[in-house]
Amino acid sequence: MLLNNTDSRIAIVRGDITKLEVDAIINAANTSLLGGGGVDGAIHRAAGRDLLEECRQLRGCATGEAKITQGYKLPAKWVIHTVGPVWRGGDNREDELLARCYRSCLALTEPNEIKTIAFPGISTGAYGFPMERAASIAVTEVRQFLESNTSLERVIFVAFGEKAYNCYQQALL
Ligand code: AR6
Repeated sequence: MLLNNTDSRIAIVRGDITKLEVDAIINAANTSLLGGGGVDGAIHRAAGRDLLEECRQLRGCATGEAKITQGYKLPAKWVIHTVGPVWRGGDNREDELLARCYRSCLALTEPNEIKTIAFPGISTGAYGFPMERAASIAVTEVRQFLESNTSLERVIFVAFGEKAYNCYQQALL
């Protein structure tokens, strides 16, 4: 299948990312990759202890980069762990680093034959990145990637709440 129409491959879904039956879900992790709260905690709980074991072998991850593991007990085959920037007012390369997270995750799709992927709002919880601004960066990066990529069939933005849903909708206008 040859895909080119970018926005028809993007969807917004409300709810819990750990329940999604996609090839890969993205984890908003920290540099240790050893688990935490928020979506990271939910993913580790749902995947089971084997995920933590594999994460230990990875020896961490730098902000803006991404590493892939299996999904274990999750419906998703893969978990792509990325580390978003901590929001420190907006003048500390936060936008650039968040954009890099999306690019790093997307770059792992083709080599791993990932056709469907779901993103949480990286950095928009504990790390404090404003949701509206983050949604706009997420949409820009995904659109740009899909324009030149023909293997990724579906990208889902997972909105954990009404506000996030509205922000993605606005960003996709
Ligand atoms: N499904 C989808 N989205 C979720 C879920 C879920 N189950 N749970 C939370 N969210 P956060 P960060 C949303 O704090 O800001 C962790 O402790 C949430 O509403 O999980 O990147 C890590 O270990 C928010 O919009 O990640 C790091 O230390 C978004 O996911 C730190 O938090 C991200 O919120 C990373 O902070």
